[in-house]
Amino acid sequence: MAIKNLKEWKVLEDHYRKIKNVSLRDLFDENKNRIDDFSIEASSIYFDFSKQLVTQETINYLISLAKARHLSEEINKMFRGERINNTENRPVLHIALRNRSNTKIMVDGKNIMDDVNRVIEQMIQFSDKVRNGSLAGYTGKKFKNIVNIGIGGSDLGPLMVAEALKYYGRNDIENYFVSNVDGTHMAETLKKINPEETLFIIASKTFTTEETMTNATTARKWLLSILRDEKAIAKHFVALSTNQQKVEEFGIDVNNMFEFWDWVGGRYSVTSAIGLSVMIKIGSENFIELLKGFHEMDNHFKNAPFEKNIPVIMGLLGIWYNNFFQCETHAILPYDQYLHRFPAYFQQGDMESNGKSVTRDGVEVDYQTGPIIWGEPGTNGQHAFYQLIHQGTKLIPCDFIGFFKPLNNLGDHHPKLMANLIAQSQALAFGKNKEELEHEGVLAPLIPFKTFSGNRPSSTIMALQLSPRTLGNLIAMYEHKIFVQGIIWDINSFDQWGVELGKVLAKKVLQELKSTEKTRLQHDSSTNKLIEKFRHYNHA
Ligand code: G6Q
Repeated sequence: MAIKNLKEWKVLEDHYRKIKNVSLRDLFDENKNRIDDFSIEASSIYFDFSKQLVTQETINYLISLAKARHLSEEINKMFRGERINNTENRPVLHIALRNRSNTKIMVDGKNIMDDVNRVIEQMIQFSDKVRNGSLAGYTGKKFKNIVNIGIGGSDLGPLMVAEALKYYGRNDIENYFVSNVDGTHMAETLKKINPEETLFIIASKTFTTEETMTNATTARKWLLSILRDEKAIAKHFVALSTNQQKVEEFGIDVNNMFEFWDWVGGRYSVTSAIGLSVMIKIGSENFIELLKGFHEMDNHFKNAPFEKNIPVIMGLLGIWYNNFFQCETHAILPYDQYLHRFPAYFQQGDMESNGKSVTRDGVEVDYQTGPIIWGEPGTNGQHAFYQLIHQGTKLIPCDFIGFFKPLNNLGDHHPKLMANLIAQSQALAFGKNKEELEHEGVLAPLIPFKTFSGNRPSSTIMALQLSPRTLGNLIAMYEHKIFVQGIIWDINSFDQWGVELGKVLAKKVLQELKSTEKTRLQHDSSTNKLIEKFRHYNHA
């Protein structure tokens, strides 16, 4: 049934009208135990959603909506390996990549855990050898530089995790990530590295992505121009892909290929072979800990009742703001420098998954779907864009993410960092009113400017300390939040036709940019002029 015709939806619409002006001050005053009623602990995560604009009724109504959308059944379908990615006719099984319980998961009559375990073992063997130096470059030198060449899902995941877990990595191994087809990205990377000590990891599910193939070809030419022997390629290049034929065509030995499968979506692939660069940096034991962290959260998502299920509650809160308060965006604000790419990672994870406007049956939706995701680490963001979150005209739900204990215990840096996190969520929720300002002695003309409305919602997501396991918990938590929302909106969160479009669009224009023949251009006048100007400056 269309979502807006569901009685559970209408109940929420009525409820919204009644409580849209609710005050968080009142909610906290009325219920002294609010924090106990609106917080969940699971795995290593403490999830405080007491500062959200919700009552117990709101949560109950949202859960009824989830039930009306058969969320439990849909979760089970994913875990069972049903082909829930209907437009590509594929199962969605990133959960299998970290299924440390090793329970059977059958696809087409085959237990895919055999393949998963085989590739993890291959990765462990390989990364151990790189780390202990028994696998070295063409001239016998140890690998110091691990350059991952990929883009989108084949870049953002390993990049984010390598940054997040740098503390656990070896200092004599440096990760580099080259993604942009802008030659600057490759050129600036090559300036820093010695080819004899460099391992290139070509990460591409399809092995046809133009940016990645262009960067890989440039890297190969560069290496050959210095080492001057084709045999060096086999020593310095490995591939992470589902496409054996294309890997061979590129000239990489299949023994140097780490496989994954079409049931792993790019943006959900960091726990597949796509994580190889991370494993080399942090070691296989830490990588397995990361997988365990994912698996713990997968189990929590699958088994916990909705009212105690963190990804379910996160997803439903997002529906509440997106579809009832009509919020357009959602900010992810990690108070941890190691997590500086976490918002960017879930910008892709969420926006590519839920940036859809037709249902799974292809009918155009008449409601809002995926939010705009954005964010930067605190406290830096406080000195930049928080002004708008505090006093702007837009309502922006925020996630504050932090850790009780630091990894780098320098003086009083950590209490200062955490004091800011806690104070920000407090200020957003409770604001500052006229009476308080008067009491502080603020002069009357300044009172409108110094007033903070409050009632600006946030969740606070805390763990003891950033570790491979807590990171796994955190990533899986957001992945499943995205799943929940996709089910409520009845959209396919696992295809990406918009990305495919980008992959073909530029092809025709590229031919025209390169062409030295003065053929008549057939586009609109703006496009024609841009192409002509490019030709003028480049083919003069
Ligand atoms: C992710 C998307 C997209 C993809 C890249 C790279 O879910 O599909 O970001 O990961 O376009 O694709 P390849 O891995 O095939 O090069």
